[in-house]
Formats: sequence, C-alpha cells, structure tokens
Amino acid sequence: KVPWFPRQLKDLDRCNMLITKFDPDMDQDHPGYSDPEYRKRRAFISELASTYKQGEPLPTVDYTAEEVATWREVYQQLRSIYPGLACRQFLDGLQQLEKESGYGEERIPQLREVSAFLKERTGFQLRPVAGLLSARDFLNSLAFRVFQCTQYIRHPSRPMHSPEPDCCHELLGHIPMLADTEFAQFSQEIGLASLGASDEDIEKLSTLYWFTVEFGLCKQNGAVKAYGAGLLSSYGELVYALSNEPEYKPFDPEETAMQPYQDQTYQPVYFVSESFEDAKTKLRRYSATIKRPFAVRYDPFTCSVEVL
Ligand code: H2B
Ligand code: FE
Repeated sequence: KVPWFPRQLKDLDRCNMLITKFDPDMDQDHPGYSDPEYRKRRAFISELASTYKQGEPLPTVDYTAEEVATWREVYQQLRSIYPGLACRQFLDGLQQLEKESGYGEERIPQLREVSAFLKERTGFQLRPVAGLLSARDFLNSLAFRVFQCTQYIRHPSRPMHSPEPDCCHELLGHIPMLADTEFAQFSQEIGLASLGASDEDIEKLSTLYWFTVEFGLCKQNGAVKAYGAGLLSSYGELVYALSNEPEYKPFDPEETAMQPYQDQTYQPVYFVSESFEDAKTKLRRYSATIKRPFAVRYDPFTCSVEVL
C-alpha cells in the first residue's frame, strides 16, 4: 500500500508530524531543559507554526534583546570562519542575503522577508514548523519547493551548537544554499523521489540527505569545503569537520545511504564529493532509481503533483 502523500501545496498543512526527542521538554541534554523561561518562549514561537495554514502570511517574531544577542554571537563567530571553510555557492548566497535581505549580526531576519527573497531567486518558499519534523514530512515538502523552518533560537548558554534545528540552523545553514538554482533543483528532486516512497526508501533518502545537505563536504580548487547546513550552522563541528581529524570517504550514494549516522554528537565520518556538481549529479541519479508503482510530475503552474 502506498503511503499518503501531499498532492498540492495546501496538503502540506497535514505534513506536520514532529519528532520530539530533541526538544527541550523531552531531552534532558538540551541546554534549555532546566530553563522554564526558555521552554515557555520556545513553546510560544512553536505555537505560531502549529496553527499556521498554507497561504497565510508567515508569522513574524518580535525577538528579545537576549535572543538577538545569541544570534549576534553565532553570526559573528561563524561569519569569521566562512570565507576559508564554506563552499563558493554558500558564500555567494550569503553575500546576496546580506546585500538584499537584511542579513547581518544586528537582527534576526524574519522568515517572511527571507521567503520572498528565495521565491525570486529559486522559487523556494518557507513555511514555519514547530520543531524537528519526521523525515517523510520534511522531504515531501521539498517536492513543492517548500522549506520547513523553525523560528525559535537556540539556548543562550550554548551558542555554538543546538541539538535540534533552530533559526540559526535554518537561516545560516540552509537558506544561502537554497538561493542556488541547481541546489534548489536537486532539493526538489529528492522531495519528489520521497512522495509515496516506502519507509525503507525514506530511511535511505534521509540518510543521504543527512550526509549531503546537512553534513556534506566537497572539493573546490583543490581544497575541501563545507556545503552541509549542519556544519555551516555549528562553529564547533564546522572546525572539526575540516580539521583532518575525522574520517573522510568519497561520496557514493549507494554506500552513503547505508552509513549509520550520529545525531547526538559530531559525525564520525564525512563524505567528500569531487565537486559540488558531482554531488548533485550522483544524488539526482540515485533519487531517480527509487522504485514506485507510479510516477510523479510536478506542475509549477498549479504547484501540484500529477500522479502518472
Ligand atoms: N525538520 C526540521 N524542522 N528541520 C530539518 O532540517 C529537518 C527536519 N531535517 N526533519 C530532516 C528531518 C532531515 O534530517 C532528514 C530528511 O531526516
Ligand atoms: Fe537541517
């Protein structure tokens, strides 16, 4: 039996299954676990996402001075090491965001303005999400060029790392890459491959997503650079990943899809592709091999999926 999947944009209102294992109400290792004020604030911001319906204007958050201070610290630290460690596509995207979309250390960009920026570049749009989403719902949304974004910020005691996605992870890690035309295209292709896929195939796609979009490295002009959002939003892991300490393996989707991954601490192994283009081509080829008893086609005029 084929699992339910969204066919049109408004079906994404049903793609909202949260995984709560890293949220500060459940996870004793979350730095906000013993901070009731933090938990209340995170719950308030998450609630804006829980009640959001497709097509409504994206909620704006009036960030507190403390939240902006956390953002500033994350931004300054990461910004200073990006030039040597991030791939070219990321640096280009970030520069455009700084020039045209209010990115900088002074304020936390609002999802609304960032979504408008992306829509013009690559057709991607943002949707608020209350926390870590199930892999299926997360990947399914990408089929519609919709990126689900958390809007709360990490705990001020640990600005260099967050156990769960937060706005630093989305805005600094993911958004600059989504401004790249080809990256946007292959993100959507992974999404399309995930529609109605078996649980087993979702697990493989999700593992591949993990080692590429989240933790991928690629060669550029003879040097290894980061393009994964999990790296580009975590000072500690970004430095570690490019330190020559971890194990590196060449990126090969068949093998990478079977590699167990680590979501509690730094990755024991990173996959390096020969180039950013190489990662894209291989991922696309792999996505196309996923077997389903039907084919899907995305209609950009109606933003809906045709099932063939
Ligand atoms: N949910 C949210 N909110 N942000 C993510 O970046 C994310 C997610 N990534 N759910 C997904 C899972 C990814 O790790 C893969 C597809 O499992
Ligand atoms: Fe992510």
